[in-house]
Amino acid sequence: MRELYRCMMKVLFCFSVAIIVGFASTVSAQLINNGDGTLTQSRVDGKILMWLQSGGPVILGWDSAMNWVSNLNAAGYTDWRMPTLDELQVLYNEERTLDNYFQNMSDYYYFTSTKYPGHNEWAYCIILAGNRAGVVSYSTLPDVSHAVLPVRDVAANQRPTITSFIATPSNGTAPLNVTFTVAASDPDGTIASVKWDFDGNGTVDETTSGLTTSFTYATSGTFTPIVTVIDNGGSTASATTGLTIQNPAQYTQAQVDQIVNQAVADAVRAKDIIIEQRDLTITNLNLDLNTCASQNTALSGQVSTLTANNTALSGQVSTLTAQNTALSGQVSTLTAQNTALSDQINGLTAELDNAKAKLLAAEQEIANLTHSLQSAFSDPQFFIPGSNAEKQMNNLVSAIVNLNYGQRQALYFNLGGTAGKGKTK
Ligand SMILES: [Ca+2]
Ligand SMILES: [Ca+2]
Repeated sequence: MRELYRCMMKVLFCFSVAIIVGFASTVSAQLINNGDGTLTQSRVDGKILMWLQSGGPVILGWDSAMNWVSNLNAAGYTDWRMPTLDELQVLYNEERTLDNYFQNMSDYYYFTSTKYPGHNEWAYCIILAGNRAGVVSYSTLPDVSHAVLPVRDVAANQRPTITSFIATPSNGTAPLNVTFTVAASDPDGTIASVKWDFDGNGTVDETTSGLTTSFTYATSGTFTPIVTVIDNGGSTASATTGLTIQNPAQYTQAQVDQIVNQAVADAVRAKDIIIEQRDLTITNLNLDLNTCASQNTALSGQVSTLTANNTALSGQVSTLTAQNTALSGQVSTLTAQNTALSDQINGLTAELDNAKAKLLAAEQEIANLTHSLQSAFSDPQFFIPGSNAEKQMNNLVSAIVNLNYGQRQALYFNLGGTAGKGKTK
């Protein structure tokens, strides 16, 4: 009964002091949902906080709450802590409808780590949701239990730095193409983009991802180009450089007249030279023409002579051709005659061979007959009567009689000459 009374008194005490605390901060903030259960709050005073989106599902006394949040391991972080009164007030004042960002919001008090000045046993607390949102109070410790909204500090994004910004060339005559190169780095990230204001009028003329670009200045003037590098956290750094562009060279009327007069004189001189060369060329060509004409005449005479010779030779050729034709006819005739005579020679040769064969046969027959006669006349009983032998003898005598003179002489000598033993009938 006594505890219940103490609690009721604490609640009434909170209500009683809520009116006199009110709102304290005008610092604006922006909440970004990181998609990993956390919310990042970038305050314009440079402070960056990360809130646990699920909030504090616990209702604890202040000491237990401080202990719980310091041991909390959530969303990959272990450096969670209890927020200060200022941090919860700024969060509520800027966003108001925290239910849109946090889950399971309690519509009662949330503890802060801020102690009431001069009273170490009192800690501030604030209502963040519901129709009493924004009410600030303080509670005695450690009796009262409230919700907790864990928070952690996030290191601020460090700005990039520029070490040089060079224009090459930095002066010249329009139109002038100038190459710009910036050397920049980011201590805790990368250079994401570069913005170039070539005429320095405050309007960005080009945005690149690289650290170099070029621009052509069409008109004269003195310029102060501005380069701005942006890191991956959105922080920027800028630098300027100087640039002087002159107009093209200007001439006085006297200088223009001098240039024009010189150009005309040069042109006239060039024309005279061309004419001289032309006349010289014509003279040389005329000389060449005369030489060619005389050579042509001489060659014409040679052509006439050769033509006459050719005509005469043509006549000779015609005559010789006719003679050749006639001789060809004679050759043909003689060839035919020669062929016929060859045939006759072949025929006569055959007849001669035949006659020689007959002569050989006759000589053989004479030899045989001679031998027979020699045998007959050498036999003492040569004469044998009888019809048949007589007939053979008669034939033999007849054959001998039919011999010519030479044959008979040969036979005679073969039979022994005038003293031969044989007898004739
Ligand atoms: Ca940075
Ligand atoms: Ca500009």
